[in-house]
Amino acid sequence: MIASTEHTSLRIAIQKSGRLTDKTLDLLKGIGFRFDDYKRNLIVKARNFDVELLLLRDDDIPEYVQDGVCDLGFVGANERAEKEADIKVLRKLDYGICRLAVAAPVNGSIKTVKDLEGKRVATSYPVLTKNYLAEHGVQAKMVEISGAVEITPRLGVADAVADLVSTGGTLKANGLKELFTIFESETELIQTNRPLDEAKASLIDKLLLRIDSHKTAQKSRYIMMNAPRTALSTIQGIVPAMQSPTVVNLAGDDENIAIHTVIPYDQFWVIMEKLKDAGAHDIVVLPIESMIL
Ligand code: PRT
Ligand code: ZN
Repeated sequence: MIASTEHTSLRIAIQKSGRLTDKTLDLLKGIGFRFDDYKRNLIVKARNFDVELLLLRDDDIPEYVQDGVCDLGFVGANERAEKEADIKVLRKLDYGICRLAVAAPVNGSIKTVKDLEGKRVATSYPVLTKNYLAEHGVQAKMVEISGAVEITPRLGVADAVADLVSTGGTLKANGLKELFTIFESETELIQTNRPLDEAKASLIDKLLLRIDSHKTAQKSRYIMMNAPRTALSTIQGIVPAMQSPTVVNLAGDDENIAIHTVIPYDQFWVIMEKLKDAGAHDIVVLPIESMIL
């Protein structure tokens, strides 16, 4: 338990230096927060909001937020779940995506969860691993390791590992085969369950609105095209616009019109192909900074 400290600014914990740091800072900058002196201090104040960042090891973030030392935190769901922190998850943010998976030597005898009975499993996530195995009626010995878990079977320290995986390259390079997933993870924005004053609560509402708008904008593109006037209804059928597209007359050209609208990025190419088939031309696509619906 960490002693809670009084702080009047909204205090947000982020990873000091690691895989989540740049993406979290990009997100905060993307929603309009400006920071001075980043990386020289452990506490960094925002220039334009009553917000400060506390730079921590990711392992410590759930507890700092739970105990109210920080009001919010950006941290992997893996750390939040491992620490069993009493916090609320405000948003799931789709970066830092990975899975906690069990892996064992490629040509060894461990192939299924049941084969782990009585075996030694090296992991930095003993709580998640043990709970998962217990749910499957398996008891194994947890060998708690804080880094380089993947080399433990070769060193004879463990029979299998439960480690974070994203591409799977590290396991492969160490002669390990991924067997099954214990936990799927992504970065989360978490909030303390401690009561917050009105000013902080309203700042959090603003922050969430900005994050949601930023997320929607990142998943969308603004599209402008010219098309024959006669193709308008076909094009309207193709573009699942959030509202009616803007249709503009072209000077000195009665046959063609300009159409502006927003499309979901994940359907970008399919929509583009259909638009071209429908007769659209001079298509311009632009990223969107923010979108408040
Ligand atoms: O110093 P601090 O304690 O803050 O940092 P850390 O070293 O504990 O964590 P860091 O920076 O490595 O990771 C921070 C968070 O990023 C994790 O808690 C996860 O939420 C998330 N994340 C996403 C990952 C990975 N992907 C990941 N691939 N964390 C670690 N890895 C490691 C994994 O442990 C293994 O060593 O990458 C290797 C596997 O990667 P692949 O691509 O070879 O499968
Ligand atoms: Zn860590």
